[in-house]
Amino acid sequence: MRRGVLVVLTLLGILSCLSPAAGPSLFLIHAYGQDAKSITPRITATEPAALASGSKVTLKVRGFELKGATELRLVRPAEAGGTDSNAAPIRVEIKETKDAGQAKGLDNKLVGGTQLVAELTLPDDLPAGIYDYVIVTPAGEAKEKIRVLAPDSVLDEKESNNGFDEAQELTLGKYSRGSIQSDKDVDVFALPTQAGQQLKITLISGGPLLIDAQLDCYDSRRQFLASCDDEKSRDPVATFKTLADGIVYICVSSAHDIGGEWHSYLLAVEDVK
Ligand SMILES: [Ca+2]
Ligand SMILES: [Ca+2]
Repeated sequence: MRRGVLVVLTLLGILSCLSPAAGPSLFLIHAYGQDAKSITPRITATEPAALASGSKVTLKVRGFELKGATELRLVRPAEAGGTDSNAAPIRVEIKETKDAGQAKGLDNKLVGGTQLVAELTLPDDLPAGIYDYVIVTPAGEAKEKIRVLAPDSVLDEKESNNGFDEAQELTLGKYSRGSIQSDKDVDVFALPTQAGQQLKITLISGGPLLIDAQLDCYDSRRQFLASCDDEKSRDPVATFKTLADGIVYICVSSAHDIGGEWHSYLLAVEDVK
């Protein structure tokens, strides 16, 4: 009998934890967690997805609490003359900070509702690599990394490139910088290859929270070779071995057919054998 009461009381205890009364408090903890996160400046996407040295570029950055930002600093690494006072400066001018529009199909609470536009002048001698950058805002600093490429290693995507017949030529070891700028946009690249090459095709998006990119690869007969949606993150990596000489078509798209602002990417093709 006493054991039965104990069982009943235990069950009541479990049920009370699962009751609606417990629900709102759990929900509030979650909501406060989101709010606490959102007041810290944070970067969620850039356009373009990478920079090239020796050029003047307009960089758009999206994230949390970027409105009112006063400074963007791209940090020259020590091995790239970071401590050398004679090294050419990386000039940055913030042009605008404002509320960002609604991200397509996403909640701004997840991807940030602010943005900034800056103009960067990158010296010719700035070595390729992954650079840290800092955005200084009234609410604190936001830090992220961005890739800087040698100008001769990058090819900007050119529309229209939406099908095999309009594919844009890309060569091994080079990058293509582009964007899925509208819904259902597909960017097709034609890569000349030889039989037996071990290809690794990597897509690095400007903001994996905003674009869920997909890679699909076909041979010169337009037969399917490989595809990838997500790898370690939502950015895809496709690896496969070529069986014959000829063109490999690389198709970049959104896994959800959503394009627009903040859907920038950098595509890298390597022979990893
Ligand atoms: Ca495009
Ligand atoms: Ca296209």
